Amino acid sequence: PSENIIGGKSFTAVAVNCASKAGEWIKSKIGSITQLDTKYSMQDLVTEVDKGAERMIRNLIATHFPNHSFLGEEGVEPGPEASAKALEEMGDAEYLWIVDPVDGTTNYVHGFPFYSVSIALAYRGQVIVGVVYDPSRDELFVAERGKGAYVHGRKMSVSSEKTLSQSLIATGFPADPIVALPANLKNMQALAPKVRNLRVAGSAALHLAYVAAGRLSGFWEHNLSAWDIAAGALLVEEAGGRMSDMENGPYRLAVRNVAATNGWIHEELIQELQAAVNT
Ligand code: 2AM
Ligand code: CA
Ligand code: CA
Ligand code: CA
Repeated sequence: PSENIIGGKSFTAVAVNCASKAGEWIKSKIGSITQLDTKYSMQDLVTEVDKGAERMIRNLIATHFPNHSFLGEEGVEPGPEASAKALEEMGDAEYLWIVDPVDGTTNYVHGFPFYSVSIALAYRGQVIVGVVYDPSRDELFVAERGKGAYVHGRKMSVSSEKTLSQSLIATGFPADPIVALPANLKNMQALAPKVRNLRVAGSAALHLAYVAAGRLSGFWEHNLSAWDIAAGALLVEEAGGRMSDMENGPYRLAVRNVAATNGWIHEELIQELQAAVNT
């Protein structure tokens, strides 16, 4: 896997091709969505574009790598248990593609231009390629393990803030109203006065790409799934940043509560998140 190639076809080239093709199509459909359904809850949206984009990506990957496994948000039953179970069943596949066709569906549906296509390839549970594409700005974020992270060919580096007080940090409002939302509101209340400011823009994958690009100092969020995080996690790590769970344990595909930073502020962020949970 180190040469990132099978039979002459580069994994990264296929990931990039999928993300840009699907992204172009998604963007072309904005404003003409005909099916808006809810899945697990009233806030959990899906459109025919989410499903169509996932099918497009899945088919393209299958033509290049028919033996690889595929985990996509729209191919799994809704809800956190089903997504954890699907990952458990596939997590030790040799090659596993992990895809979120539209990350930020709520934004997409409302025409708020902050959504993305997220495509990761894991080899025996470790992400080796991560691609996040932002169709609204035509920004393509690409990382290969050990080879750095790039936005349209320009090398990315995380930001250099050394304290939370200098930091711009993003998070999300989790869709689960019983446990995750109240927990994160506590976190936000604790962090808001300690940071330069908070942002909640609505695409976890794109937030992670922005940490990699140095546009955000850090990001945390509760209750995510592998397809929200996997590609962005490699972007952050390859741009010199740090990934962990919210207890500062190592990042793995199964992590749902995630923290990503420029590295400098990691301990301070984790400490504040933990302190908020324990009050
Ligand atoms: P999505 O748009 O692919 O569903 C926003 O904070 C982040 O939370 C996005 O990455 C969004 O991904 C995700 N999200 C939205 N609804 C969700 C739900 N019901 N369960 C889990 N994650 C969700
Ligand atoms: Ca969704
Ligand atoms: Ca998502
Ligand atoms: Ca999605």
